[in-house]
Amino acid sequence: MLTLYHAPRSRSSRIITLLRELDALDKVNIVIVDITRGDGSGARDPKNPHPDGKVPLLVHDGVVIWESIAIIQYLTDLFPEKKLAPVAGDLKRGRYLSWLAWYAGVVEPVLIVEAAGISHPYLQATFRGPKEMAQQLETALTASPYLMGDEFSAADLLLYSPFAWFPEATPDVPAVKAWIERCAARPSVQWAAEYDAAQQVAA
Ligand SMILES: N[C@@H](CCC(=O)N[C@@H](CS)C(=O)NCC(=O)O)C(=O)O
Repeated sequence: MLTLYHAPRSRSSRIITLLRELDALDKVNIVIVDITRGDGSGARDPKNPHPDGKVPLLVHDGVVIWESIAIIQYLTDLFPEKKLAPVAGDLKRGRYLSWLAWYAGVVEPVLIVEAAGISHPYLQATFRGPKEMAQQLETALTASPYLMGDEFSAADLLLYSPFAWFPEATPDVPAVKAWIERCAARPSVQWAAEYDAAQQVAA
């Protein structure tokens, strides 16, 4: 039994999009929860078992899986048929895992630090900055339409998402902008937006 704790229009919307891409929505029980939002609205929901009251959270037969990267990896392993991630043993998996880890370990910190207007040599030494992040994306997306080559993968779904939420953070690089548009045009993205809008009306 799989349960996803989801708050509309949040980081867990990526997991709704992923489940749609994996054609696995009917295999997951989705529980809509409240969260504390950046604008101060909302509140921690007592029915959400996430250790910090956050989303996304996936529970599989009582085992709690938190952090978007872990959930994405877990679900693409569980539903490999749609080929949204290279399976273990495929040489391409190393590159794929690197994109996921780079997102959590570098991209989110770089974007948050930049948005907060903070600068410190330790931050630059540890994460580098927006210039290096943009360079990395440009190199990959000039060589191929998606991060893993010719095919869309869960790495694209994850890595394009902050630029969809915060267009002002988008690197001014044509290949990166075209990739964001390609990812945003996927039917799963539109479907997840409509799903979230319906949940908010119902709430
Ligand atoms: N690194 C976590 C971040 C999760 C996160 O911050 N989620 C936000 C929603 S976008 C949240 O639940 N915020 C509620 C809170 O901070 O209490 C992940 O990617 O899973």
